[in-house]
Amino acid sequence: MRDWHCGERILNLSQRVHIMGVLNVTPDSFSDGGLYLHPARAAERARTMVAEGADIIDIGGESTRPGAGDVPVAEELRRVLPVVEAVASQTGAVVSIDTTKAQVARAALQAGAVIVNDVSALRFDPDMTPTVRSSGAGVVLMHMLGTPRTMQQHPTYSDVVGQVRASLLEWAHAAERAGVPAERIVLDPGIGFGKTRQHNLSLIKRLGVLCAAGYPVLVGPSRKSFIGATLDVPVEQRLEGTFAAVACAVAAGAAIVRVHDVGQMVRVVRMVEAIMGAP
Ligand code: HH2
Repeated sequence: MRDWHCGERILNLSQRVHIMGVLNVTPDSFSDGGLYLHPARAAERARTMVAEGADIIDIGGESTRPGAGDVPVAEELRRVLPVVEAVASQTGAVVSIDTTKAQVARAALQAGAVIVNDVSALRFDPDMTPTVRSSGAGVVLMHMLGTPRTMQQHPTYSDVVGQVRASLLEWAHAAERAGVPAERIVLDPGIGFGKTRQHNLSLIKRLGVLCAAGYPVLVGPSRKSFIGATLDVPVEQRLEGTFAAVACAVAAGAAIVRVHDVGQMVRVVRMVEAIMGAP
C-alpha cells in the first residue's frame, strides 16, 4: 500500500487502516444535518473524533443525499470556511474538504485543508483538476452515476464492480495526465451514489477487485440506506449494519473508511486488522 501525499502531510496507509470522521456542516445531511452548523460546535465535534482515533476530518457544506439541491458557492463557503479554519488550527487533524466546487476547495485548502474529497471525481467543475494539481492536495475520486439529483433514478449496470472500477481508473488516469501524481490519488466506489441495494452489497463484497487496481481505496458505507433496507431500520439504528459493512470492506483491503461513529469504528477496524494479521 502506498503512502498518501496530501500537501505537507503524508499518510502512511501501509501501517494501518485510516479513519475519516464525517463532519457535515449542513442543515439537511441525511444523518447528522443541523447538528454542527455553529463553528464552535463543529470544532468540538472534530476534537472528539480526533480523541476517538480519527486520522482525517472530512468537512462538507453541501448534502449529497439523493435528490439534494445545489447550494450556492457563497453559502457553502460561509458554512465550511470557519469550520475548516477552526478544525485545522485547533486540532492538528488532517482536514479534508468534501466539495465538488473548485472555489470552495481553493478557499478550504488555503484555510488548512490538505485533501479534496470530490464525489464527482473532478468531473463537475473544470477548475477542480487545476486546483488539485497546483495545491499539492490529496484527492478522493469517488464514483457516482449521474448527479445527486438523478443518481437514484433506476441505476443500471451489466457488471457493477467492473464498470465502477473501469470508470474510476479512467478518471484517475485523466487526473494523472493532467498533472496530479498517482501518490496523491485515492479511489472510492461511492456507496449509495447511483446504486441499488444489491449494487452496494456487491461493491462491498467484491471491494478487493477495486483494491487490486493499484490505488488506495476509501469506502463510505456509514448509516446509508442500503443498511436500512437490509435490516429494516431507521438511520439512527444503523450502527451494527455499519460495523458489518466496515468489517467486510477492511477485510477486502480498504485503506480508509469514512464514518460518523468514530470511536466504535476504530475498534471494529482494529479487530479486523488483528484477525487479518493472524497467522
Ligand atoms: N458519502 C457521502 C458524502 N461524501 N464522500 C466519499 N468520498 N465517499 C462517500 O461514500 C461519501 C462522501 C454521503 O454521506 P453523508 O456525508 O453522511 O451525507 P450527506 O451527503 O447527506 O451530507
